[in-house]
Amino acid sequence: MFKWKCTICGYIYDEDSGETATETIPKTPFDKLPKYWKCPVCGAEKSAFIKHVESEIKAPAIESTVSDAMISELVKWGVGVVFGIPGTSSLGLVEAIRKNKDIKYIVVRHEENAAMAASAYNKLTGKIAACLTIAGPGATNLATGLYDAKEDHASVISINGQVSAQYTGPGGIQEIDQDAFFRPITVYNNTVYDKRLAVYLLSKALKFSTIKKGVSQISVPNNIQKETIDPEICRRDRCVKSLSVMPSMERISKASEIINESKKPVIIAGWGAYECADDILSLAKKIKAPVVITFRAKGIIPDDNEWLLGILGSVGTLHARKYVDDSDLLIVAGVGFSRFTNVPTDKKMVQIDLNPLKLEKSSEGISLFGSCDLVLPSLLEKTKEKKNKNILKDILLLKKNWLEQLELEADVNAVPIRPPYIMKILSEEIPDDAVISLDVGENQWWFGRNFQMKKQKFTMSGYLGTMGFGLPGAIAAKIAYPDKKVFCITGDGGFAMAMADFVTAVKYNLPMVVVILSNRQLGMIQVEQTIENYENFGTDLLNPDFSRYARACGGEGVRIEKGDDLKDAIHMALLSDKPYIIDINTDSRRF
Ligand SMILES: Cc1ncc(C[n+]2csc(CCOP(=O)(O)OP(=O)(O)O)c2C)c(N)n1
Ligand SMILES: [Mg+2]
Repeated sequence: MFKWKCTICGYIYDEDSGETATETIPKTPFDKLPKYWKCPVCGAEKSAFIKHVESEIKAPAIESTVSDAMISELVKWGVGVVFGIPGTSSLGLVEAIRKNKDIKYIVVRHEENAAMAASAYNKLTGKIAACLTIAGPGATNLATGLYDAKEDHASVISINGQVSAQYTGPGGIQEIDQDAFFRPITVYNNTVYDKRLAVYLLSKALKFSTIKKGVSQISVPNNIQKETIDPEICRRDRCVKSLSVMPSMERISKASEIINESKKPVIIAGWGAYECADDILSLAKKIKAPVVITFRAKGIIPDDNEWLLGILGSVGTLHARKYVDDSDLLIVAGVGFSRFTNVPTDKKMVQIDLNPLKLEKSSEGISLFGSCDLVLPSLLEKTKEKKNKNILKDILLLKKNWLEQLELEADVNAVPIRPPYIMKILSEEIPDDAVISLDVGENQWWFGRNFQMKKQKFTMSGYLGTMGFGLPGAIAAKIAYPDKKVFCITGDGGFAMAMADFVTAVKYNLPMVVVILSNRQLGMIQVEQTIENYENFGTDLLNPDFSRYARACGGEGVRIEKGDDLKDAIHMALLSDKPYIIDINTDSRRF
């Protein structure tokens, strides 16, 4: 019996063992293979094969399992942390993580938090993030967190165990059709049934997640995880280094002409322009255009910047809306057009987006298919300077009035403590370079409207609006930025959804400040019931004492009843080297 090597991809056909992928039984000589037989790895014809003499077969350079090869491939792509929970069907993969010194496994208490943390990790850092769980319930528990990543275009890879391949078929314990389950969530989705393709499929998944900015999923059956392989002979896919796109200079010139002709332009910056604050401000100064931002882009430019009007949309300012309505041109950079932002589409627009599906929101003006970091500087170069002596004075006055209004709302003596006061104190006390993870609900509404952002980084669940995002987001933030102060701002409902993982923050020594706006209500729903003239029903919450819960977990916590005590509590929490809960007695009333 001989071995035959594919000269295209290096695959070796062993006459002794045959080839399951092509249903070739053991002991089939190469020349007895049918004419149409092709290399199962690269599809090369039989003629591409040469006889492989025994002495040429080198022993694998390193004795490596499929899991080892996959995890080291993950590391090569820059993944240094994986969130998840181990189990029977992922033992091989987990062992490979244990052995690899360049990757950490953060074991959480609920898989949803693993996926949510991975989503937040990518949203904060831009780096591809990973989670790893078991077949069946571990995989299904990921769904909401992965959906969050899908909706916010976060690059996340989910690697999951699967039951041993030979048991495949309905009815196996913890066996579900993971390919089918993940299909609606993923941009790439596959199961490794051939060990030689494991690294290849993984690299493809990583490539798809990176380029399509979404979730990819790879299931690895238990038995395949343990098989040995020489990683050197594994095929792998590669990914382009930059995804920046530049439209033609002709279109840039046309856009510049439109800008030059406008009398009252306004710039709207969204998440897609997050890294382009300097370019946006330079353009604003040159063409005398005030800047408004979407909620997701809060913090792109500090709130006290002279050109920034504030957020446009339901948590935004009246003057941001007024400037937009009165404008004769909107320069819209990387904006998702959610109904909460409500960008008018009947205005002339110069619209920039890297996703062509988002373009052509207005029938007037021009769409530029490109990346904000390339398009904005070239627009800046081509546009002419405009004059408007009063604009900064006008903006200053409007903002002064707005800040006075926020100050009036922030009553230190109110009992229970009111959210505007909480946001005022948080604005003053959260350090400039902190990272903030926000939950969903009234706590989020007040943060969007009243919190004055400096240079902090911030993340939230944008399009899925997922309660329970705050805490896993903060865990991801502290892992990504260990030297920064991390804050989680959350409601009593949202925190309770994720609270099992407060102990994870304690376990991994991730000091953070968790600020809970305890209003004993699913506050936002109560507000919505009022607005829509429904009776209030089903929104009241019975809470544990969250500060005692923090201590029971090995962290620290304090319950705050009086406005005056809040500042000191934040100071104490910032000094602590443990995860710290500040449980604030507040209410769900808006005004
Ligand atoms: C997973 C999930 N379930 C339900 C909702 C619907 N929802 C939106 S806000 C909200 C109330 C949030 O309550 P809480 O966390 O206490 O925050 P609050 O509004 O009181 O500040 C609910 C139930 C949601 N967005 N996400
Ligand atoms: Mg609440």
